[in-house]
Amino acid sequence: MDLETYLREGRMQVDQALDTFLPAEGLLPSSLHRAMRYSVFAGGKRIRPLLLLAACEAVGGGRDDALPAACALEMIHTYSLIHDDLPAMDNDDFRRGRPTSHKVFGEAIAVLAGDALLTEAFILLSSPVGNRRLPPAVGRDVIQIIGRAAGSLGMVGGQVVDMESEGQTIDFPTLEYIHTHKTGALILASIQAGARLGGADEPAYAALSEYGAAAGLAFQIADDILDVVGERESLGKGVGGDQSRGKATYPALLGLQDARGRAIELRDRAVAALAPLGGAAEPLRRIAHYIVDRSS
Ligand code: GRG
Repeated sequence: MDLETYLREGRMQVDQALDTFLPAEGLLPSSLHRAMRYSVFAGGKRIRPLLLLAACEAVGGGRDDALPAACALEMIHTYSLIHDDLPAMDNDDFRRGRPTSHKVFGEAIAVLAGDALLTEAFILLSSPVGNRRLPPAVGRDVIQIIGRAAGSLGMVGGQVVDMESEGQTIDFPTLEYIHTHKTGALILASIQAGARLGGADEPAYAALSEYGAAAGLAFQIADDILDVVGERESLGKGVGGDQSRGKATYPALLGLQDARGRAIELRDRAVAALAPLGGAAEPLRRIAHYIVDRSS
């Protein structure tokens, strides 16, 4: 398989579905719907929806049944980026190559666009239209998996510890807590939701969960490394922000070389976990490599 083609086609499919699922710009209140769409369609990599679709297909599931949940994940991810960029948090001016939501729409609309995207995600996850062919128990599990990963025991919790650790010397377990919660939790949930939607049995679910946990942490370490060595143009946002904010990162704690070594170790662990799934898991193997080697 050609990974670039796989990613491009997957992104197009996800974008088309997002366009269908998001309220139209013309619907009242139009300023809010414009802000929601502005950030969703600003050109993200769509890694979470793609992981969900790939996990679903790795266990024999169909893409159509998984697309609503894939889009819901991207909505939750986009809300987190909008809120993370706010003056009360990272106070960033650029994201995905464009001025951030609060710079364009003002702080109040940016907060509300994030709130509405989070809410829209759960409307979509629980919608009988999008999920008409799924047994209700599967739908309920997916809502639980994604809700827990996004909430105070997952992404939001990781964000809080990250904020509270700024400018402090933190130990390695705290750093791992931040990374596995702030970023890793939603990536693991993408894989677990995809596995559940695809009808994974227990061993396949466990193998995919191991993949998701390792790939999620590797993704964040790669993000830390890109903040040091990446290019502003390909990242679509400023670089060096972690260091100037006194954020705890892998390169800061381990040095660049060891941080890269840890990301590679996790990538290899993720790929090894897929052994029982055979050829159907090939896209997931290739995505694990992409996660560590990417430039944006
Ligand atoms: C505000 C509740 C709340 C949570 C914020 C995700 C997050 C938690 C903050 C984002 C800060 C950040 C840059 C984290 C590093 C990892 C990360 C999530 C990067 C952005 O995700 P990508 O690379 O972005 O998938 P695209 O734009 O490609 O979707």
